[in-house]
Amino acid sequence: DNDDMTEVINYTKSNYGESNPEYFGAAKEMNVIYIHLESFQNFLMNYKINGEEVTPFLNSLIKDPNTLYFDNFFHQTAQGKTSDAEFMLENSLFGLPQGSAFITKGQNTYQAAPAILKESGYSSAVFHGNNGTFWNRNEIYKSFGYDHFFDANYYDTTVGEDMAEYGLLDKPFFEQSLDYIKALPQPFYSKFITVGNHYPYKMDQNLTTIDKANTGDASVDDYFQTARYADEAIEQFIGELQKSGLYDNSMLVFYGDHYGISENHNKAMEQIIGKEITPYESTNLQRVPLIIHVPGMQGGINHTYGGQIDLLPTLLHLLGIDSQNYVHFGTDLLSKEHNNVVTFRNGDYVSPTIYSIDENFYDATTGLPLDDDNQLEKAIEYKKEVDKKLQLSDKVVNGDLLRFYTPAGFSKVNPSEFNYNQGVT
Ligand code: GP9
Ligand code: MN
Repeated sequence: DNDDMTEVINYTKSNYGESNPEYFGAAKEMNVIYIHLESFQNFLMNYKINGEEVTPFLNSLIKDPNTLYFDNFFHQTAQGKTSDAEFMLENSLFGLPQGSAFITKGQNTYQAAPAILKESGYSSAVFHGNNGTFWNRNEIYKSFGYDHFFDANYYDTTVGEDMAEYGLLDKPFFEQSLDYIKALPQPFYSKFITVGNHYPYKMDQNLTTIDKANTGDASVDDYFQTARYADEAIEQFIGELQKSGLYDNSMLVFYGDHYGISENHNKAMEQIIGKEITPYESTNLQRVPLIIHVPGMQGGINHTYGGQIDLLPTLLHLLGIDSQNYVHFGTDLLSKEHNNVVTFRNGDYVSPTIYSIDENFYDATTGLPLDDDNQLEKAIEYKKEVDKKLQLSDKVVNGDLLRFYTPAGFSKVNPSEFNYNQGVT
């Protein structure tokens, strides 16, 4: 009820991280192009198979002077997988401990990115070569205020060799998306959800351009081929954005949604990373890339600890939009006040100094159990903070609490206004 909402607002206000003047507005009035890197773990970056880079394009992109690359960025998803990642980046709310909020909470009131940006004159669209009903996207996107959803209906899915298990392969997907993105009113907020690099990573060998790994575990070995394919598809797409001129006035954000290789494959993964996979190393493997390219922005490798919950405030501040009045559980990664304790959905956390895994505390740099009393005290304090955050976020989502609070300057979303079957109008 309303009291719960007051508690939540008090919390999110105290959790707010003020924007960093060096970055605030760096992407002002630019288009936003999110590229969802399916099942893409950070260890793929700069990894080589038989001397060859797996992701040469992304590796070169992170060296671009206008690119920020976050190398301590973690996924925070649970059973909702892709949908959890999307839920966090659109709302800065956590997914639910069980199931998928996309499916069970599709009718809630949200103050999601497309609706926030609409106030600044942005149109919005999602591109995805799978059926719109998957993860209940065609419903919840309306509650988020998305103007357009280009699902499988908008793509030619009749060519067998173009298809992956969860929809159109990334190369034809990006190619066929071009006319749609060019037709969007600018500035726009958009998201491209790829599917080629999805478990079990089987791919027509005629389409592959790099060797498999040779651990003997098929899904681990094939993962590098589908990741390479995604890298090539993105390179082609970026080339087209450059040709069209969109590249010069767009902010690009690439993020991995969740792990691709589960703990069931630890034996093979030990060969890949050359280390024993302890709970500590398994946690390290939950890093996913976050790459932000903004024309004219000061780039570099940023070691800040953060996760998907932090994307929305980071994005809004880069666009020069104040986020203080919104109910966000993350903080701007570029803020001097950024909260660098990264909350996992199961109550575990990582931070630059301490990891908490299954109620055990570890030194973040050595991976050894924590024994120093001061550090242990801090570890317990962090743990309380993490539990509190999850509990309050769950209150918002389970109680549909945003219906009791409309931030100043925000117009409530009316989901029935949207119809995703009529193309670009
Ligand atoms: C399906 C795709 C995959 O449309 O987004 O979702 P996942 O299985 O990764 O949650
Ligand atoms: Mn996924």
